[in-house]
Amino acid sequence: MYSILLSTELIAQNYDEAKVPSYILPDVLKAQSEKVVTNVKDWENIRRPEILTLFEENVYGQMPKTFDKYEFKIKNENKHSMNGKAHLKEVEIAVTNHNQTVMIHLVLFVPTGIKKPVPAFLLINNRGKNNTSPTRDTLSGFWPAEQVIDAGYAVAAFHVNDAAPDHKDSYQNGVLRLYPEQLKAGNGMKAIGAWAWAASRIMDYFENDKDIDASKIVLTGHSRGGKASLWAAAQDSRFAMCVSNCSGNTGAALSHRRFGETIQAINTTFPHWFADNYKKFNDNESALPLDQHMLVSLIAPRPVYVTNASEDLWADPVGTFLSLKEAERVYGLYKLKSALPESIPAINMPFVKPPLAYHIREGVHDMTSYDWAQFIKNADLYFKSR
Ligand code: GTR
Repeated sequence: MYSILLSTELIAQNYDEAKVPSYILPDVLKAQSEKVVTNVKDWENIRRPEILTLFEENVYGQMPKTFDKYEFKIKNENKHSMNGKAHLKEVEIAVTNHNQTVMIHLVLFVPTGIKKPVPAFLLINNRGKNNTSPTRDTLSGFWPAEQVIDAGYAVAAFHVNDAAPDHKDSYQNGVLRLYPEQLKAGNGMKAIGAWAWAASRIMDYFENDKDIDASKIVLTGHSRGGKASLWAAAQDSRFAMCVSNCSGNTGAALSHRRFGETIQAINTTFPHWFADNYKKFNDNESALPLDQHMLVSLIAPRPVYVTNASEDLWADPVGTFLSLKEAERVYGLYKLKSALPESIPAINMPFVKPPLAYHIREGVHDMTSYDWAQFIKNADLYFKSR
């Protein structure tokens, strides 16, 4: 990560709140016809589809929905994993299109002794595979599987490289082999779109696993994975809840603020993440017909949990919180009242209450067992109230 930061240091960046330019956010409720949406019906039929298209065209690219073949098999299992607390399943998911197959490996632990299907947390893993060890020879706060199992949830993860290697020269060697036309289109999907696509293929699997309650899946991602978790949950309403941890620029943070990482910085360092059309907004945020509060809004009325870390100004904590606050307007259409305070809460003071939850943890850019403890609390509150 530090070498990445070094390369982006070449691009001027602002960490001073006083230097945030004045900006006008696109109105999440104002349709292209200029009509302001005031009810769920108009939101779902008019404004929401418009916003989804704006994100596809300008940011994340298209999300192909069809494929020729879908198969899965349990490659390995252990019914007495974690000293008997969990049933491990390693699942190989193969999706074929145009005679090309992509293979996504799922690591899944289900609490043992369950009497009915359980809710699950699914992580889009953008860090080392050792964070999601099926043998538990390595334990990691990034994916504290034991903690999640103890709370009564199944816990699952797949690695982003299975869907699209996280590198500018090789991201094509995954899902994009199935959809080569995407590579030529200005609004074609790239790596982040491919990771989100893969999350939906895991959801397809959950719908076929009788141990899992597929109506209660919490999609979780950190940083670049948190950008993908938002986009996947916006696209695929089967995800019941979304966690976007330290997702920053083109995740939950507002781009118009140009605080910390900018669109130019992200597109320069990671040219393989977003659609080519997004590069039109390099150093040109004011031309954006959208901002990230509209991405969060696409997930309404389902709960979203967003976080920051106090030492991670690159991800713009204030701009992230403001984005969540703006999304309250759409949750309001569903008569869902958010408990968020007016301005960014103090460090280590989590606002855990669906539909919009937030905390800023003391420390660096990371996802830790402290963060997971809050996500679990939020899921408990939401699922137990239904
Ligand atoms: C950074 C990048 C961020 C974030 C982060 C990560 O270097 O600039 O947008 O995605 O990497 O994924 O850890």
